[in-house]
Amino acid sequence: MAVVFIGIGSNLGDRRSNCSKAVELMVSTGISVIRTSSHYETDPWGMKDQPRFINMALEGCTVLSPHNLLQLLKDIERSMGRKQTAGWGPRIIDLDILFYNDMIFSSDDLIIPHPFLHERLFVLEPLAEISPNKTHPVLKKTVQALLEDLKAAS
Ligand code: PH2
Ligand code: MG
Ligand code: MG
Repeated sequence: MAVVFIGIGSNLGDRRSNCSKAVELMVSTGISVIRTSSHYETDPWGMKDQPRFINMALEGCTVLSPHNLLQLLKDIERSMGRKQTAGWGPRIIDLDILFYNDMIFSSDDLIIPHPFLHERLFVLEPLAEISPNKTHPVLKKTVQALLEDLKAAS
């Protein structure tokens, strides 16, 4: 069993129910939920000219390998009607693997931990709500410390 953290985001349609629906679909397809964060309404990061997001984070456990988990998340995104998969534009649902145990892994289609998580308030705030003491295996700092660093820098 692996403990995994998933970042969830939506800025199209009924954003809150899209996030909740994604959690239900994860639960019904092989991820047991340990904790979920509240919903956060966040300003778009990167491509600024798009609707505000609802973001949240989920801690769960799964027997799926990292690549099988990635595949499952992509299948759920697709089943919810997500069309565009590249870039930072608007999306019905976005499901990103943030941490997978304390794994450090990099391939063409998957990097763990998520390479930008420490640069994004919309990831760190929900993550710090559910797991402030989780240590980033590369940066060797807790999620709470990363959040404080980012707030101090911005
Ligand atoms: N996702 C992006 C790009 N920008 N901004 C916010 N606030 N929330 C997101 O989930 C988000 C974003 C690409 O995945
Ligand atoms: Mg994303
Ligand atoms: Mg994504």
